[in-house]
Amino acid sequence: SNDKKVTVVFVLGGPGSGKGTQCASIVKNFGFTHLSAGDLLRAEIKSGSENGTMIQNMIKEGKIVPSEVTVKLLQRAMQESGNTKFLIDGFPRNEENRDAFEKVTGIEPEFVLFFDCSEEEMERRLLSRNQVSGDWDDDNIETIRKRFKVFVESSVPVVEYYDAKFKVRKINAGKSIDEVFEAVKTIFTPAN
Ligand code: UP5
Ligand code: MG
Repeated sequence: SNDKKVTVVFVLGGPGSGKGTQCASIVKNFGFTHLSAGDLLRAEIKSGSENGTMIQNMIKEGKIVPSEVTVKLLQRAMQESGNTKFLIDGFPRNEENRDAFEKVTGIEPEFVLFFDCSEEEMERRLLSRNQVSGDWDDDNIETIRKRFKVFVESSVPVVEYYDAKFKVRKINAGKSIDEVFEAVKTIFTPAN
């Protein structure tokens, strides 16, 4: 049935701010299902879907894939999970994403976890991941710069939209992984 209460937390922050890393720890400690929009899109490319080439080109350019594609993938993953608590990581990335998700699912996020990190630090992290993993073909300096630009122009306005509704929980993400998680924990641990 559709009457189960669904809890969604949007996890936002620039490329390399640590969204995926922190979501993995939140899952272990707080019973959420982690859905990375970027990971779902990369899986869609690998599956050989008819949208694969379009998605691959957009990721290479750091551009935002049309909402209808991403929202459909998120909805399907939510249904297949069997859970009611979701961390939606790296989405919504622009106003169109936000509007489409709200209209299609009827879901408003509980809050928005926002990882605030300097571009210098994010760039360092992405370039060092580039040395160790072949999985991300967008971790080269040209694409990284494009991703930063799209983040500032399109994604920061989404954070501001939710900030005006007092829904943003901002974390200083420039510290060590453990220090960042200490701050994250206080947000997910209910005060009594
Ligand atoms: N690391 C993490 N935390 C650290 C810390 N505190 N100190 C030191 N190092 C730290 O971390 C990145 C790297 O930094 C890792 O090596 C990690 O060990 C280290 P990670 O946790 O992966 O950061 P994250 O914020 O998740 O970075 P990610 O690369 O995922 O950022 P993006 O938001 O750019 O990537 P995403 O996968 O979300 O999107 C990729 C592309 O898909 C987008 O550019 C876009 O083209 C497309 N997309 C859409 O079109 N629509 C969507 O809805 C989503 C994506
Ligand atoms: Mg990620």
